[in-house]
Amino acid sequence: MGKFTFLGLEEDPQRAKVVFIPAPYEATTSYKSGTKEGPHRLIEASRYLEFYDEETQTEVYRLAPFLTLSEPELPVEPEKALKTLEKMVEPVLKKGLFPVLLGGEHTVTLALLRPLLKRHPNLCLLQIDAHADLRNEYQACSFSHACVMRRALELGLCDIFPVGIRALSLEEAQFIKEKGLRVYAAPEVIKAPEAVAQDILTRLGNRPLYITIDLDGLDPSEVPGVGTPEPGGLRWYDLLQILKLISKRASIVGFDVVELRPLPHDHRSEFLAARLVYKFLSYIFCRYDMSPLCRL
Ligand SMILES: [Mn+2]
Repeated sequence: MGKFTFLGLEEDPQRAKVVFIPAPYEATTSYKSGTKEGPHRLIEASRYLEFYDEETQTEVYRLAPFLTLSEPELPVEPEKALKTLEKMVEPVLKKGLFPVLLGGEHTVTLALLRPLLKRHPNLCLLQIDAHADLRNEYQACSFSHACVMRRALELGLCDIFPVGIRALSLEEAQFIKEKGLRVYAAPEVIKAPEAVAQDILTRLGNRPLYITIDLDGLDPSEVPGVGTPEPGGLRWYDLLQILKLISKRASIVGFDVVELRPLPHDHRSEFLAARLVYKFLSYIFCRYDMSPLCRL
């Protein structure tokens, strides 16, 4: 048996440009549990993907070879778990490699965001999510998945672009108003994904960008396997359109895909998650001319 790698490829660490960091963390999940299995099942599903991407007409792993790190044992205490993950992230960033964090619950975003912010003080964040995740505290835990964007803002993030939001608390609504945050709610995004992407690019300017993709930002009909499925989400092509436009112009320094909760007898969620990761990497690393046949 070979190593457990993304796409099932044989990897050469010396040549790697993209590094997958599994973050099987689950401690503060509020509704349905199972996100701990997320990274493993995503990587497993990736082994059934086509290597060829029909839009970019490339096999991105040839241009940007992959390295899949082994799953760490993560302590339950959030701050300790984040420290463990940061220790995995640091050498990746030191070598100038492109990090892709695979969750696990949304809390893990901070493990990549914090070291990236040290290197890019003017870092901005694009958040694909059904939830604002701006609570100060949730179920007596300040590192809950429901608080992750609040913590991210406190780190000194330059700007945040929440996209696909359709569920938030009164406290969060007031916080958004107070801070004057621009939230791209799901109905607006579904109506005009392209306009939303353009608006974000204008606001971003030439600052570096980190992207966190909570899979519940998508519609539960596309991804039923998430902790908290909210109706009325983005469709597959809405999300691709946004990521494609952003990838063409922004300088992206890393991304994560989180909150995958694999279901028994239904594999579409992990397969979509794997496809999304591969697709997004194709957009980022292939400055391409799209085939007219495949143009979305
Ligand atoms: Mn969410």
